[in-house]
Amino acid sequence: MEEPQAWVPTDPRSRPSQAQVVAGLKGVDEGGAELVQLLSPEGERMPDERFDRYAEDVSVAELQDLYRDLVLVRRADREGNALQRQGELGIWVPLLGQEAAQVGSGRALRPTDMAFPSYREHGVAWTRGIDPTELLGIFRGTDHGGWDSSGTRFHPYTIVIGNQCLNAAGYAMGQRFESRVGDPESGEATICYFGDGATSQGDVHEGFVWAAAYDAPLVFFCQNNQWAISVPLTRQTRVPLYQRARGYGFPGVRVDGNDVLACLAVTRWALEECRTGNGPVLIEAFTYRMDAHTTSDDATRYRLADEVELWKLKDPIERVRVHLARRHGVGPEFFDGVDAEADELGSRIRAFCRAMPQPGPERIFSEVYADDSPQVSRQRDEYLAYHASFVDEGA
Ligand SMILES: Cc1ncc(C[n+]2csc(CCOP(=O)(O)OP(=O)(O)O)c2C)c(N)n1
Ligand SMILES: [Mg+2]
Repeated sequence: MEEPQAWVPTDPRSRPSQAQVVAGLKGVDEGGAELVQLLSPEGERMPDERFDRYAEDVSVAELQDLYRDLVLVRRADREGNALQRQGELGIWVPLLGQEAAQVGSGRALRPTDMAFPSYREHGVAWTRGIDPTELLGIFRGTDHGGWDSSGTRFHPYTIVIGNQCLNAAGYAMGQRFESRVGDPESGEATICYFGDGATSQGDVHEGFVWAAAYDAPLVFFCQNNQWAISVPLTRQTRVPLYQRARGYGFPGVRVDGNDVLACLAVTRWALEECRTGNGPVLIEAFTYRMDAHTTSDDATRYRLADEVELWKLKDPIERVRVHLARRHGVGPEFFDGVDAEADELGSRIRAFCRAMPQPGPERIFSEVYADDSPQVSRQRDEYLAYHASFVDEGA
């Protein structure tokens, strides 16, 4: 049987069939003319006329650093998942499979840039210098955040889908109004992370409109991991997501989200565009969520194991390992060293998590506002009195 072809909207009254939608979205699965890739799944360096110059200066040592980032971020993620299974965390949001998209884009940022994550960006947090233990409080239910978001320039996690695109648009507009844009050296930019499902939210549309209307220095970084919980990409869009940018009047690029070098290069380019006043830019990182949506989800109920197996062959870590070993002769002592470091990180995360103190009942009211608020203080006092009204049987 002939493969269905992607839909080309020549006649304004034409409608794509479901098969054509699937062909259009998945046709790039094996690369596709528009997919930017610098490291193939087999670890080969792929030339790219447009983006090579943004990766040329990456030395072997820096590539090793990226490999280390990927391995440590994956280990931290697996520990988070295991700690939830052991009852130490209420929930965990796994990033498995998305390490390259997060590390590559995160490492393209400068300390002065601002990042707005959703809830899965533990790998970006790592690149902002946030220790994985600082992420645990939200998932253990002992904190609302846990890191210094202005010092690290990494905003608190946003659970409301797409909402951070509005926050980020506003922030980037501020950078523009305060003339912190224009110079490639001192210019600032903002990056905003969201998922494929989020692109169906009004907030993302509004973020696109405002950022475009005000030439905001904002990189919209969409991790298309093919699923929004149980909803597949085909239910979100008829066209590849990066093409949506055109309708808003800014460029969109689709990058192999499992290729850390390509993600680094494309995000460097996008940030440079923004810094020099040519923002916003949309990046679609074409990747895959290898685990369930969260630890509360069972992905085997809605997707086939075949699909997951296919994506295992495109693993973001393995291709860097093969490339370092085959092309640059990096030996096993390096890889063993990184594994040992990952083991250390894992046990540090576990020990930290188990020793986390239980917050007092007043904690939920603190830091709601910078200054004291009479309403919040009243609610706190009422709650503390209510709490104190319980008789402690053990006393
Ligand atoms: C406004 C809003 N609607 C619904 C939800 C419930 N919800 C949580 S995650 C999610 C799917 C998001 O999918 P996607 O944007 O692809 O991001 P991913 O989780 O795949 O990274 C939904 C619908 C929510 N958190 N916020
Ligand atoms: Mg998704």
